[in-house]
Amino acid sequence: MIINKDIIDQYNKAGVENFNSDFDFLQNKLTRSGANVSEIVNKIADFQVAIPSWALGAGGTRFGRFSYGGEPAVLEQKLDDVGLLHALTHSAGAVSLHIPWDIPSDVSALKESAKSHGLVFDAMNSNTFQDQSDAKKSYKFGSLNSVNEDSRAYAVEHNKEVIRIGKELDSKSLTVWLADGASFPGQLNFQTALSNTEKSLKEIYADMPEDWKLFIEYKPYEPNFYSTTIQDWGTSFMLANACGERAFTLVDLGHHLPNTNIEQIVATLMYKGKLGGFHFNDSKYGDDDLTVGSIKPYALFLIFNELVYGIETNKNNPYPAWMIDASHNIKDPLEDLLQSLEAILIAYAQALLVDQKALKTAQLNNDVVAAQDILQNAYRTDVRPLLQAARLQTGAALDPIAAYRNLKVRETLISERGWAKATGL
Ligand code: PSV
Ligand code: MN
Repeated sequence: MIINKDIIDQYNKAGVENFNSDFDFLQNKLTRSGANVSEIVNKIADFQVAIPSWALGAGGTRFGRFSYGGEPAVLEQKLDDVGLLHALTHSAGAVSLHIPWDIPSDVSALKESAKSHGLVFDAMNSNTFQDQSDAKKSYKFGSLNSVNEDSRAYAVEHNKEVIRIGKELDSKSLTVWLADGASFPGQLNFQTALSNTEKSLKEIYADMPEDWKLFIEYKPYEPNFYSTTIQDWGTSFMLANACGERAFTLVDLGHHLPNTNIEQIVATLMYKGKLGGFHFNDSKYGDDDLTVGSIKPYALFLIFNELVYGIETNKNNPYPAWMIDASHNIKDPLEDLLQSLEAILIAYAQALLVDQKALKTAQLNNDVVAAQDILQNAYRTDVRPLLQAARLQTGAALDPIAAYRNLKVRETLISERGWAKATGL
């Protein structure tokens, strides 16, 4: 199924009148308070989030998985699905591949297809957390950290293979997430595990082309439940520093212990120019991979407030790579991704509304009440007309989920593909 601009323009006609009055009201209000509305709308229109190739089918838990009709069975169909999301929103202009779940069989055809959908290939993701059916070495007791030299070399080689595939696709970065750790005290020597990981990462880093970046993800626990070798941002930061200036920390929102102040981690990393990438999702308890903004929207706003401040202030920090890393157990995966995109852009737009000058003054005066009010004024603004203005500007749907339902996208995918099972999580 292809959604072209004419279909969207036609669909938008019915909503333009309401949009105009909502937008005028908000524009007047914001202009009165000194905001540059057209600049904000342009920033929202430019914001692009990568969709991972594994998020287009239904996810699952260790207790099972409920398939969804019309799921993409092969990589080409996954790209088509990202193309649909991008056509509806114009904010999902990139795809992030997981190897070996999604090894392209025909690179030039895949590149052609990406181009036709207006997509680029963002960070490549390696996978040394599972043994594949043809695996020559096992990762059961670790990969880059392994005490077994053969497993380590095998994992390094896999990452080099991912870089090779990524080069063909014009990707410019590699994300490494390791499940490596221990489930029981005494199982491994922490220092040896760390030193093996550092050595392995340095080898991978040395293999990257000069214009590539390495993103090192961290996570406190799961699948190992006693210790994880790269457990927190500090360990990732230390390893990134050891690798070199093109290695960075990647923050995944679900990879923190409850109540961690993630916005402060963002600020600290940006201050040091080391925040490379971001995985969006939401959680109540652990790495729940829920729809972005579904549980803690205010925390998401506070994180975006630091991101916006850091992008403006820390010119030593590269522009971060954004990706949604969520899993959809019961919702239509595409609708879930549309909800996540909406939540990300809402938080971004709200953060753009923060009066940074007034906030600075409040901070200098230790005016705690004013500081809180400034943040919450921005957070409590219904910014959705700004998102709609950006969408009208780029040719996207005024209301992507309503358009998705109205155009019967899922029904069409089911009739085209049936009940095929997607690969991935
Ligand atoms: C691990 O929990 C993670 O967040 C990493 O980014 C993986 O690559 C992804 O999920 C999919 O397993
Ligand atoms: Mn992640």
